[in-house]
Amino acid sequence: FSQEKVTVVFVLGGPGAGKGTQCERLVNDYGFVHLSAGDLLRAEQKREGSEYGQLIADHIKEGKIVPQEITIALLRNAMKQAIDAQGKTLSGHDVPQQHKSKWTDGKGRFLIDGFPRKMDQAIIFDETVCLSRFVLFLQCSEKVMLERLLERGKTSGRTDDNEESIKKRFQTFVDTSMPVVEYYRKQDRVVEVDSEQSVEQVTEAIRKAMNDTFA
Ligand code: UP5
Ligand code: MG
Repeated sequence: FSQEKVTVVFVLGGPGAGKGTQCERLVNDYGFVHLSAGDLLRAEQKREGSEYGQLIADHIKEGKIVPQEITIALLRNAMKQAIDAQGKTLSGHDVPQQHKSKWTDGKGRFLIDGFPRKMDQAIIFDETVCLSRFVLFLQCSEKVMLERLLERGKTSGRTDDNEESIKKRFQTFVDTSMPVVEYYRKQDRVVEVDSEQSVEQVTEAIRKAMNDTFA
């Protein structure tokens, strides 16, 4: 995707930091299409005829990172679909509600949540899909994330919202995903927000960062 046609913001943070919650709140204000790598993987896992169903299920339960080519292909497809849908909007066709974004500057704006979380993903996406505009990093302690995930686990139905899987997700985050954040920090691309505050306060802090870039 050419840098003139799409703008990507990566939203990173530990398991339960609030990536999904915050992305949903930003979609309308800034005309983003929100793509959660985890949600795309869970959808692919359930898709009838998917050859990766079992592999994805096993990786998610163990808190391991699914091989990058699977996730990047899913993201690339979802981006392409949203861009095509936008073209159809302009020519008056009906498109799914979630793809009706307000891409006022003629660019596709994407919030990509929970990706990249391993160095190979970061480098390959940057080189073969596009460079992100910046990286929003939601900082949150494990104690708070654990409380949130256990609470959510009572109703979420997610196979990884149990204490055992959560511990593995935390370990993967520290060992594998934090190096990605550090990599972007060295490039001066990271905007960090404290996500232990209330949902509203976190959104407000993110808005401040967004407004500098997307007035
Ligand atoms: N909540 C949120 N914000 C709150 C706040 N400020 N105050 C109080 N409560 C707050 O939030 C989690 C819970 O906390 C919710 O109940 C919410 O109401 C509450 P949420 O917004 O869902 O947090 P999020 O950061 O999105 O947490 P999530 O569990 O989705 O994070 P993960 O990063 O663990 O999950 P993801 O879906 O991204 O990935 C799952 C798995 O997929 C990975 O472990 C991995 O196995 C696989 N994966 C890959 O292999 N490759 C990828 O590239 C991506 C994923
Ligand atoms: Mg999420």
